[in-house]
Amino acid sequence: EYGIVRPKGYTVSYHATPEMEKHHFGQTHPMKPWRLTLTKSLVTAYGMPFAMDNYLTREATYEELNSFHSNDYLDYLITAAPEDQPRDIDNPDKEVKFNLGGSDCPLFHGLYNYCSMSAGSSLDAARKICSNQSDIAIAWGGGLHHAKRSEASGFCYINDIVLAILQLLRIYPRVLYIDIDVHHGDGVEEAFFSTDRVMTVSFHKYQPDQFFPGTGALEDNGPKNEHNPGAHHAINVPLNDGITDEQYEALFKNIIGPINERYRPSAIALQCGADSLAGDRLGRFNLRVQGHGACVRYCKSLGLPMILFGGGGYTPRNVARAWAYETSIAIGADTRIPETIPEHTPWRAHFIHDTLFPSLEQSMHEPRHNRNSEKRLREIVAHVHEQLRFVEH
Ligand code: V1S
Ligand code: CA
Ligand code: ZN
Repeated sequence: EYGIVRPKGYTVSYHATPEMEKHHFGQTHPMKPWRLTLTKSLVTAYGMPFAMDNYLTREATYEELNSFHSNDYLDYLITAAPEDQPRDIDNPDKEVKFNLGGSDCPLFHGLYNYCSMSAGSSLDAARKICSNQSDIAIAWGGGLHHAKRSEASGFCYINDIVLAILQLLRIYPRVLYIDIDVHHGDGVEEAFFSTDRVMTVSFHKYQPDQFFPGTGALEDNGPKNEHNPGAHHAINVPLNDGITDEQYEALFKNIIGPINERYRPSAIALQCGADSLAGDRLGRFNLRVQGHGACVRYCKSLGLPMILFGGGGYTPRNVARAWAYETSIAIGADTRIPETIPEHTPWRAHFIHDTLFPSLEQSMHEPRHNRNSEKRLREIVAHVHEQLRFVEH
């Protein structure tokens, strides 16, 4: 169907489980694990599973989660029940432990199972990359970049990305982490703050006190102490509302190209948060599916082993579009799949418009004003290039 065939001498693996998608954060919560079902339905309708190795994800073990997270935190996460939810009115004295149980990181039924499956998919992806059984491994259920060693944050409980990168570091000398979620990848940045074996690069909306999490200024480039090997190995690309495909793509290539040449990573971990798309419930950018996907295509063109993680994305129909399109880029079928969403796609009506590439007008009633000047974007690129002069090669 659609001439989708296995790429020759090239393996893409897809790591997922329908179990993960059954969990609910709560009625009003923006994070909808069901978006993974919608993504898989589109990937399948286009016939893409024929071109990949498809793995059913297992739960990560306690020991695996323990390679980054503390025992105290994991023990509480295992036992905390929805009844432990601190309630302001009923339970005024109840403390919020490890930032669990608030409105961002609620304690819901099956939470530990959800977390360990998300981490399991990212760990399986990393292991396929380490054993050379995959060239690109896809874990759309991962990408939960805000979780800290002993703290949940911003809908993230277990930092599957950190766990996966720790696996990659067993084999690969240097890992380049790239984060195109609209939010700052603070948890991953912090975890690898004092090593030069991981360089982290996050593109995000930056407006302290106005936009979560408020960190990731241009000048924050790792430890200020020059004797710390991690100095200059955190790159932040702070952006304003309304950035367009053209600007974002140029920025991405002008930043990732020189980083690749200077740092010479041996593997790439790419967080593909889809909340940077136009019309996202929480995001503020004007990216289209093509612009978001262009970042994945560019990373693929560098020819390094790569993991694609999910992340944010709060308008499920657009999340499914972006991740299905990016799956097609991974298998090299992006030029072959038709733009019209296949007739037999389950939940086809959810997509509202039948195209894989909605226009800005189809994504948003009123396209967002672009507050990114060319001058500011040039300054950002210049600052990053300046940082790279301090990176040894
Ligand atoms: N922006 C935003 C936002 N919206 C919510 C929210 C809304 C309704 C709910 F029922 C529950 C939560 N929380 C936030 C942000 C967290 C964003 C996390 C993004 C995660 C990711 O995409 O990067 C990766 C998966 N939280 C806040 O802004 C914090 C508050 C400061 C304000 C909102 N209230 C609900 C909590 C405290
Ligand atoms: Ca980001
Ligand atoms: Zn996000």
